[in-house]
Amino acid sequence: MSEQLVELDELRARFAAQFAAATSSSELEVLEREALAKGGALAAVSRGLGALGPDQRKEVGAHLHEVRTELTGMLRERREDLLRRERTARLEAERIDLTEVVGAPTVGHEHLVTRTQRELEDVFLGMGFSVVEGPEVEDDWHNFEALNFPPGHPARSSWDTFHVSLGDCDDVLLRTHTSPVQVRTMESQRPPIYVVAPGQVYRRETPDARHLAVFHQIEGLVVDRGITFGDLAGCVDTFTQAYFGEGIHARLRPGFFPFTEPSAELEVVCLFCRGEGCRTCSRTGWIELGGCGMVDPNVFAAVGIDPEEYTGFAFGFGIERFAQLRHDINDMRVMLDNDVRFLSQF
Ligand code: FA5
Repeated sequence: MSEQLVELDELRARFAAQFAAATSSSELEVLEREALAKGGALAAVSRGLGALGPDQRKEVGAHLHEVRTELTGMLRERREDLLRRERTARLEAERIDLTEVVGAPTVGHEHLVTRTQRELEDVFLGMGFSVVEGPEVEDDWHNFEALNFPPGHPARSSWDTFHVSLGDCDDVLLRTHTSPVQVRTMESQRPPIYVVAPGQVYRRETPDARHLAVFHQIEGLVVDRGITFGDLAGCVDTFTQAYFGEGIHARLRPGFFPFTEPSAELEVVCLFCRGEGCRTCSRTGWIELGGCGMVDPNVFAAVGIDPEEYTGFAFGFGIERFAQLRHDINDMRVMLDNDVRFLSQF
């Protein structure tokens, strides 16, 4: 067999194997150029035909035609196959599943505690109070000393809190109540004062059904000429009726706070048993919402207000307690669990 026939068989075998091994249509295009194009391997054999004798030229020419036809057919089949695979892969990648049901995006809303705070603010705004705010990181003077808790006062021990490494560590703390806003308000404005101050407070507390270590209070402060305990009682009564609705009964039970004298605890008739006595109210028929009292003259002295000219009352209520009572929530800790099944009910 002539040298050219052997070469053609080798070319056929090599390109057949390379066409079959190509993994993309663009790879196949390069192989097509190498095998069948003008400058390709078969064209080179064709160019050599002129140097052969007539018989041999005829024989090699016929074989060249056969090999070209064969390779062209293989190439076409392989190209169709690869293009089909590439189209399928592209369609798969770009597929949009029209049968997939995508739910509408859920829209959140205010947390129950925030909503309760706004509702309480609204009631007081309706009674002529303004809303003020104070810092959550406080100093000892505003949180304790100006409120008549001198250093070492035994009442400080029931208001343990978190101290902050800022300046003198003993002096900077997370406020234990909203009462320091009373002091800040009286330091910055003269009577008459009618304000409420809602906000977050902190205590070293083990959480239970009625207590959290981080919770909210709403403070109230009224300072004017001729304010009496009767005004405090009337204000608290009007407020509880407005928030809980008529038929709710509130009472003031004697209590103690260093910054009010006399002091009282505001209690409402247990909403779960209407005063009959149940487990929620420890069978007393009453539930404590906050403390209150007439502003102690020592507090007025600390902020430079003359107690002979002015008198006033203050109160501090727990916002989570209001929400708990109003919405029948037997364990306050669920308010911090972030469980949407609970949160979405309000
Ligand atoms: C005070 O914090 C006083 N500053 C209230 C006050 C203000 C008295 C003005 C007089 C004049 P007390 O520690 O009792 O008081 O807290 C007031 C209310 O906050 C409680 O009645 C309760 O409703 C709520 N509270 C207290 N501790 C917690 C707690 N750990 N978790 C949730 N709520 C609480």
